[in-house]
Amino acid sequence: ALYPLRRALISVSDKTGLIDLARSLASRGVELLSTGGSAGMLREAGLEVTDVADVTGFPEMMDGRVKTLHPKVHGGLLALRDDAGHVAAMNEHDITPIDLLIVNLYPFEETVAKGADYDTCIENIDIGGPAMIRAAAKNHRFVSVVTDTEDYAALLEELDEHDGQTTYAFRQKLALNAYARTGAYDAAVSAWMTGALGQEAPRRRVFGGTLAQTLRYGENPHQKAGFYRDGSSRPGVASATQVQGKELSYNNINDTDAAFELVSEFLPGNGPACAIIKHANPCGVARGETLREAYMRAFDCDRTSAFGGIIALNEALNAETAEEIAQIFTEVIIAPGADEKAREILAKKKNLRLLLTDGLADPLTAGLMVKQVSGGFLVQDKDSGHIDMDDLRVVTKRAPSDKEMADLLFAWKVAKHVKSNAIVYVKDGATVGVGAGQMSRVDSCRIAARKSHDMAEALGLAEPLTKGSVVASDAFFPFADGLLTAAEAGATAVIQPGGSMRDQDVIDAADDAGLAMVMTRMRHFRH
Ligand code: 93A
Repeated sequence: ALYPLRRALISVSDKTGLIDLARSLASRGVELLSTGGSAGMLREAGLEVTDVADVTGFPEMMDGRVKTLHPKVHGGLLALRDDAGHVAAMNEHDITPIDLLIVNLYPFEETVAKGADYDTCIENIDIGGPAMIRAAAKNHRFVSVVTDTEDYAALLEELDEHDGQTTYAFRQKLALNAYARTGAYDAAVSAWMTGALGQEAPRRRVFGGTLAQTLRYGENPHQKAGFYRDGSSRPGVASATQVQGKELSYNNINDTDAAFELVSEFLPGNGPACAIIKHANPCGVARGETLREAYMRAFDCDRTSAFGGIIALNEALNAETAEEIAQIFTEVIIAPGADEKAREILAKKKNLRLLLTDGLADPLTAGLMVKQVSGGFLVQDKDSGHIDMDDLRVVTKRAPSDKEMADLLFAWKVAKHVKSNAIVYVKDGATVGVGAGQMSRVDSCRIAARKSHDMAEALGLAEPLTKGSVVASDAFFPFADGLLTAAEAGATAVIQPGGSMRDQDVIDAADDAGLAMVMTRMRHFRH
């Protein structure tokens, strides 16, 4: 049923678009009620407003903690207009119906994101707002509730279309959004407190987010999908600005995230770096004297897989690198900036998506990872584990040379971002073979070596690229076979966590083959 709007209550923290909306409502003869700050702003704009305090007969008190929590407000929102008992109660207690609620909440999420102290975060928990939103949403048979400034236009359109009234279907849609809003709000409060108190496994856990983009489909065309932001300001795919190209797909977003998180391991102060991702795994990662060189060296690890890949850079894209990248088909480039010339070059590639971030993502910051399983989900800390030189233990007769050590640390960083079982061969600051996602470690060793061999052949090199490389393994070698495969491929040094029952066999095999090996005592499984 259509339902006319006679009275609206406006109480908003984000005052964007407020005046225009209120003017439109007033011009349609809607009476406006409002709370302190919102009422002040409306009055200043010359609109006629009734203070909620005049309706309740109570002033706003306790620093605004109690403004709208009153039966005159909640009765007006909740009363069933077609129920004789409810109508009698309204008459008896002098309650007037409120037909439209415009509320957006205290900016709790933004306050947390700014790194505010505990008490400030607490003060930014809105109580009256969510109470009204939930009340209005429950009574959507009669009441319209708007919780996002972005929905103002849709509300006015609806009123235009239906002669100042809203349809039931419209109010239902508003109501479901409203409950998602209060749900996400409390989720944010609970997640913040869980973190602030260092609680590891709270008995209940909720997550919330806001739709950033409806996706054409999910991993496959028959799967529906959407992309939601959780409000974090971490540089990355969710907060990046897309400056050109088609809409990102589900797989693009997943791969772009993997690419950017990986390249962020390489601080720009230590020189340019590039990571190329395919199907969530790196198919080439390299440093270079220049950004262009870093890209080309990453590309040379596995040119076949790099086709249609996702490229992440640790510094602003420049023209010569853009020129090089434009030679082949690339889905996405993500970088902390791009100069004018580079953007001009890429602009010719209409489909290529270019995403610009505000700096790199700090790999050490804490975060949560959630993975769904049938009937529930798993939650764990983000893998922000890292090692320093002091954490490494040389276990072989021969210690790695300085050059080997630099490559070992590079390989270890990359291995953390490769799906297990992960094996990464590196030479001179560039991956030369990546073995990912195999069920046995020795297979990852073999696949990486074979791909490297094929690549050398394609490049017309006399020797396989793994000759004189180092190798990283994300978890211990359960047997010596994987290590021997790496030695056969020409690796001279190994980095791995250690901790296997047969560590000694593996160390003996390394010594026999003349390899240097270090153990990290930290594992980087990734699935
Ligand atoms: O502190 S509150 O939880 N107590 C309330 O009773 C209350 N009623 C509305 N905060 C309350 N609000 C919030 O005030 C609204 O959700 C809105 O975010 C804000 C608007 O305040 P003002 O109009 O004074 O700027």
